[in-house]
Amino acid sequence: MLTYYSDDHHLHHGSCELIDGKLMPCFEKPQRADHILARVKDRQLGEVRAPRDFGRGPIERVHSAAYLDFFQGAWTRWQAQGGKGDLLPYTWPARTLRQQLPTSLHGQLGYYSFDAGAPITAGTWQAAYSAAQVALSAQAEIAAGAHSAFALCRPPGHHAAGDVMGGYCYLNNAAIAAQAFLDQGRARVAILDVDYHHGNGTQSIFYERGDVVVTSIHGDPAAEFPFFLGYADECGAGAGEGCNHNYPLPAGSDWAAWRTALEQACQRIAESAAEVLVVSLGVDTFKDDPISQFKLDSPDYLRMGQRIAALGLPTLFVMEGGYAVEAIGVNAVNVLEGFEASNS
Ligand code: SP5
Ligand code: ZN
Repeated sequence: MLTYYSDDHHLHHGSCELIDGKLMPCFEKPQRADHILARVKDRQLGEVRAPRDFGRGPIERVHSAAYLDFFQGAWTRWQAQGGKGDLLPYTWPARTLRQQLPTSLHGQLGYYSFDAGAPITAGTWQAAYSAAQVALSAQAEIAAGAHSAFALCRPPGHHAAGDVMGGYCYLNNAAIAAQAFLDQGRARVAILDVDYHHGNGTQSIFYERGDVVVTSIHGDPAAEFPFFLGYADECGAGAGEGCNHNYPLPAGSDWAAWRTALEQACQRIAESAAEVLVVSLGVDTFKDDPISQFKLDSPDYLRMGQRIAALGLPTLFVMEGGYAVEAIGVNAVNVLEGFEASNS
């Protein structure tokens, strides 16, 4: 399996996030992708390639131009006003407030985000832009006939909606790739989101669409981030009615519980007539993940890859979360190796 990867992810390194009332070093850090890349090479998964540049066009199919302009220009504005440190929002247009774009930088930052978990640093735009190009390059590989490809994206993307950042995410790499498949003539795409957290951005982007079937297995949002989306009764709307499937699971869920949800999600995908699959590959379901509550162990990721392979669909793996840095390479690449073992 080919891997696409850009060193540009190093340009994004936020300093801290608020966890349990304390400012902690960001869990979403460059070493994550470095460990995955090292494991891809150790296991000789396949060639590692730099992305091509498809420009802003395919990103604008998912994100609004106004949001992208804001994101691309935010750091320069922050520097122009003498800003020190990361750019972080602190006020959001929650209920009782107007959904209206202010003129100030921090007002606009709050308007375009849903939490304080997506710091903008000097290189964040370039890192996120390159991660989207990584996803598009791996997508192009499959469009050209490959059965699978791995987009080693960082920063991750599945919490980012059309004009909202948050949860360590800025550009929705998986959604951008899924949209590219449709724009190149595929009629239906399935997304399987296995990250521990609900992919609220992906769900939101495709919620009223019948051409993308979105399935997500995650910590029950009643108890877990992102809290305000990801419940089992969210089934899609309008043309997308019946095309969104959430499988929330309780804290402490192990492989036995998780694989039951995977089986249900895979059955939905199999009956959806999707021609291609995009996997939002988060491995924060791991038992030792520092911010998560599931109990998957490293060999379980091999089984996960095997079950996904049994769908028989061309499959694009897009890296999302996973914060147990020492194990992240083994766990992520186990999914890919499990997939390949079933296809050889
Ligand atoms: C891509 C991705 O996985 N984003 C996840 C963002 C999660 N942000 C909120 C983390 C809150 C963690 N609270 C853990 C408490 C541990 N005592
Ligand atoms: Zn996650």
